[in-house]
Order: sequence, then C-alpha cells, then structure tokens
Amino acid sequence: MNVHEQLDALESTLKKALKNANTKADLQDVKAKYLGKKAELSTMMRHMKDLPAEERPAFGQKINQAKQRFAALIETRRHEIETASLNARLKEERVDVTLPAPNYRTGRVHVMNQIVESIEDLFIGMGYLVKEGPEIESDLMNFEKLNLPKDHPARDMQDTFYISDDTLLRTHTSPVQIRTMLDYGGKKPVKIICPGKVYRRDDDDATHSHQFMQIEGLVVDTNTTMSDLKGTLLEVAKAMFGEDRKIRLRPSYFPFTEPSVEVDVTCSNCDGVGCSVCKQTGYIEILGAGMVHNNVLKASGYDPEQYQGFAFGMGVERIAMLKYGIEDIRHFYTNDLRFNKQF
Ligand code: 2NL
Repeated sequence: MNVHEQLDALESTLKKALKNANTKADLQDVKAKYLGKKAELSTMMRHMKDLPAEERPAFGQKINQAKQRFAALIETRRHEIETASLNARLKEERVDVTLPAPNYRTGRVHVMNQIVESIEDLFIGMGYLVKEGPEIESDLMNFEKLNLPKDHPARDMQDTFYISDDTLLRTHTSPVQIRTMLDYGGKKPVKIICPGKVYRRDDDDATHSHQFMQIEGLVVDTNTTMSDLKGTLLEVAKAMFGEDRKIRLRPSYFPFTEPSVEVDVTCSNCDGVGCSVCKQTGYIEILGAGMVHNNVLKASGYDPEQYQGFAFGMGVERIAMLKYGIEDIRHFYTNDLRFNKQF
C-alpha cells in the first residue's frame, strides 16, 4: 500500500467512525484516535525520517493535507451534533403560547378590609390621620374619660369583657381617640379616624357578634360646629352608598356626645321610596354621632371654652351587610371561600 492508498483507507474509516459518533464524547474519542499523538497519521509522520531526503517534502505535505481534511471532517460532524442537540432541546422545552392558561386562584382583600380601606381613603383625602391603639384597655380610657363613671346607668348599655377590675377588652375605639387627645396635650387640633376590632358580651346570632369592626372619627378644633359634622357624614354616606344619597339626622343619646344624633341614609335599593330593605321607611340607619361632650373634652385636656369637637362611630359589618344585602354577620368570620370570593 502506498501513502495515497494508506491515507484514503484511513479517511474512509474516519468517515465511518464519524457517522457512528452521536455525542460530543464520541467525537472526542474519534478525534483522539485520528489526530492524537497515538494516531496513525502521527506514526506515519514519525517514519518520515526513514525516507530518502528528496521524497520527504512531498510526503510531509500529503500528511499535513490529510490532517487538515480530517480536522475539517471532524468539525463538520461536531456542528451536526450540536445542531441536532439544540433542535432536540428546543423541541423538548417548547412553550405552546396558544394553550389555555392554568386557572390560578389569587387571594384578595377581605370585604371587611375593603370597606375599612375605602373609608380610610375618603378621610385621608379630607386631611385626617388614621390612628390605632390597644384592644386591651383600662376602664379609665374605655369608660371613665368618656363621661361614663362607674355608677353610670349607661354602662349597662354595653356588656363588657372584663380581664380584671380595671382591665377590659375595649367596647369601642373611642379610647384611641382619648389617647390621641391626651397625647396632643390639649393644644393642637385633632382630626383622626380610628378603625379596629371591638368586643361586647353578646350572644352571637345573625345580627350580633361578640367581636366586630368599628370605625370612629373625631375632630376637635376651634369653631367646630354641627354643620361640619353634617357635611362630613354626607361624604361618608355618598362614598359608601352612592353619589345620589341624602342623609337625615334624628336626635339620640350617647353619654360622650351632646347633642347626639343617629344618622340615616336614603335607601339605595329604592332611592328613598320605601321597600323591604328599608322596611318601607325610605331610610337606613348607618351610624351614630354628635358634638363631643364638654366632660370628655375636659377629661382629655381640652378647654371647652376654646375647643369644640364632633365625633361619630359606625359598625363596619352593619355597613357591609346593608351595602351587599348580607343576611348573617357570621359570614364575615367563618371564611367560607364561596362567600369571600364574591367581593
Ligand atoms: C355607634 C355610635 C359613636 C362616638 C361614637 C366619640 C368618641 C369620643 C368622644 C365622643 Cl373620643 N364621641 N365617639 C360618638 C358618637 C357615636 O358611636 O353607633 N357606634 C357603633
């Protein structure tokens, strides 16, 4: 076999080996076998010295050309293998953007917090601060400073969870307002709303809960009047029940306000005509309010000769029940997703 035939034979076995190489590792082995130190080409090169001097250049050139051809064949095969493996990966990992999306179940804000947050937004827009405070309170902050001394008959109006003689679960968020007035030292104007959980010793049924959410508001300033209260409450009614609502004030009684009022809004179901929702009256009671009692101002360090105030309080569950026609207050706490998902 002359050099030509030897190289041709070698090239054809290389081609077969490349055909059978399907991975980069296979290819590495083939490359080592045909171009490496122990490859046949290298051995032939080493035997060049046994040839007569005049034949050496042509021989060396042939070997080098073969080397270049072999390297090119291996490179071509490497390219084929890489393309094939990329195509396989692309096929494997393909995302079909036309498939319907999985039905993700997202969470949402609880209806109670939706209402609290929308009332907060309304009042923040009118320059109020949102204040929170402890749910475990002293008798002093919850009752005494709100014109409800120990022997006051009005204390019977609210049955209270007592923790000890003078520690209790707050029955309203008013103590947060008392704390704020004390904090302000009887000097600067107060303009706050106080949302939070409150507790009363009720037996739970469709319309009563021993724990519920209250929002109270308090403004104390010089030249504060009942007109300011009325204008503010109209904004609340409109924000909650729609721009077309009107309000009506009826005289009432709370120990901490004088005068005191109960506030009705025109029924959004029948537009004030009369229906089953408003029990044919055209109005729905939404909150209680009044001008802050002089005794309350004094007990919190404000001089009633200089400062006047108005305050109001509402039960959030009641508002939500009226707004959405919910018939049982216990739905707010049982967390049945079929209920929660509706809002
Ligand atoms: C209701 C009625 C009301 C207040 C709360 C209040 C607070 C201070 C001073 C005076 Cl610090 N008043 N709060 C006033 C009137 C009514 O709540 O039906 N709540 C559920």
